[in-house]
Amino acid sequence: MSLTSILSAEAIESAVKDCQEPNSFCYKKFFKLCGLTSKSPQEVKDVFSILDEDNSGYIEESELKFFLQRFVPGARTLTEAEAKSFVSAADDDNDGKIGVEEFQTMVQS
Ligand SMILES: [Ca+2]
Ligand SMILES: [Ca+2]
Repeated sequence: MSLTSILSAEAIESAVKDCQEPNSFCYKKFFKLCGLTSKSPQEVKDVFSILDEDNSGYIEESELKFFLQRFVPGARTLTEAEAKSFVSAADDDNDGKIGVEEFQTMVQS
């Protein structure tokens, strides 16, 4: 399974392009631009599994650093501040990482 089997390549490209500048990443805008907000819960779950590269069941801050590169290989890494605020935006149970339910809530609310 790859991200482009769920999201359109054009949508992914415009989402990544929109946050090319360091510290311009906004997860809400990104999820909307890449089309994820209008996907089914199962598709959002599939995207979560792709982003959870080590299959730990969570997206950790270390994985979020490479979040954009999972969409476009040549994209920049997220800055530490961006990765941190990304995690804390989703992290309802404060364990420092994003679980699948937290991810779904984040994307679809
Ligand atoms: Ca993980
Ligand atoms: Ca959490």
